[in-house]
Amino acid sequence: MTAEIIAVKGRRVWDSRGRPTVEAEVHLSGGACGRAIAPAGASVGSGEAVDKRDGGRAFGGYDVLLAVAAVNGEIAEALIGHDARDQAVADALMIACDGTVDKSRLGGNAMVATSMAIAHAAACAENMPLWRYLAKGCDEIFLPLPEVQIFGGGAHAGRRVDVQDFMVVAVGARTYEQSLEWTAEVYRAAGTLMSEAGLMQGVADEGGFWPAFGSNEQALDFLVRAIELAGFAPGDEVAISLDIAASDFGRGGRYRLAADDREVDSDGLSEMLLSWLARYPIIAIEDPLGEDDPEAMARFTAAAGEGIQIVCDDFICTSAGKIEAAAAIGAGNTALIKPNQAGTLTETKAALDAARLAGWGSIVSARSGETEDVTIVHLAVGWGVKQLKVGSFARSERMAKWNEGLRIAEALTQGGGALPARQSFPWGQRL
Ligand code: 2PG
Ligand code: MG
Repeated sequence: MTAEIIAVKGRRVWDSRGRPTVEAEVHLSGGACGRAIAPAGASVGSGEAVDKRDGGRAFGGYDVLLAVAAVNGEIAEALIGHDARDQAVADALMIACDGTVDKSRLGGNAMVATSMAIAHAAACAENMPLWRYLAKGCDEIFLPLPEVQIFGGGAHAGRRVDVQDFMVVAVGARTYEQSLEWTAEVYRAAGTLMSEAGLMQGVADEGGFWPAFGSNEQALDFLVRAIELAGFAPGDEVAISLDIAASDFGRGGRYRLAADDREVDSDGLSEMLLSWLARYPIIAIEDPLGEDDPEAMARFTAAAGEGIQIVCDDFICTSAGKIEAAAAIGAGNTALIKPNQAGTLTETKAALDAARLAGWGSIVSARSGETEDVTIVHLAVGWGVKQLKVGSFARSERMAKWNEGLRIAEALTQGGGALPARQSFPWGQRL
């Protein structure tokens, strides 16, 4: 089937926070078509591709009519006539057309939606789902291990607690499906415990419970109890992963822990987190220090030791260059990979390749503002990324992704849909 881009269409749709976002649709000469929607973050790193928002009064300034116009206008003009299967060329054309370092002229939202739609269209032209198209030539295809939020905090829950994501990882599960089953039981158990304790205040931005905890540690205690109540061994079967998102409550090496009513410096925050690592079954910790605190991040990575994933998000913003710089000083050992931080799939893949070259692990991640779009699941499987972070185990913008993984697992049933062998996981080693 021929795969020349003949039309690119943008439209305004709505995300899980009720904000406008950009959907792009790409049509090819042979009749194939691909569609994708840009997500949006709440805790946004300063190095991210910038979303184009209209400003003004409508929808709090979050409207995207200008970004949609960019897709329908300049982006379409730049892309029409090019082969969708050459993703790198298509992305380079958009980057050149935008002409800014941070993609602010056309908009990171306009560009990432288009970039992902091109990939879907190219896969469609080859009669394949995107994951299989991207995995062409790979010997082994894995389902990623889910990292699932149970309690939301930070910018996702009115700063009720400082830590942004209290997550679980079903490290003992044998299959993707089983990891979801175990997570569902822990999520239910956590809800029961919180209701009984009178601490339930609904759900946060990503579907995790909105907690009324009095301290950050209380959330950790409840998480361990929830794992136990669900019938699992904390650590061995179901472990804890945290996104501290420290840039949201600290600058210049000073951090204000409002839930604990304490202000600490970089060493104080590191000590507190190291004591959590010693006392709780934590296997991964994301953005433990602020994005402007790289030396402290390097010290923390060294102090935490080999067995812990130190995940960089705001710190590296899915940038190959930033990952290389962080790896050079030993700040972190795992990259969070978010396509809309980079702005195009080519740059996202370059960040993943830089992480691999540095010996880092990687986790493909959704944003707090999401939609029914499931592209990230295809990227994780197709690019062989062994972990996936999507938010909680509730609300359809999250479940759409987990459920897409089940469909892919079914398609792979001949290959088992199995997770990589238990021993190959990073607790003690790196992915
Ligand atoms: C993060 C993400 C997802 P946001 O910080 O990792 O939890 O949040 O999309 O708000 O940046
Ligand atoms: Mg994060």
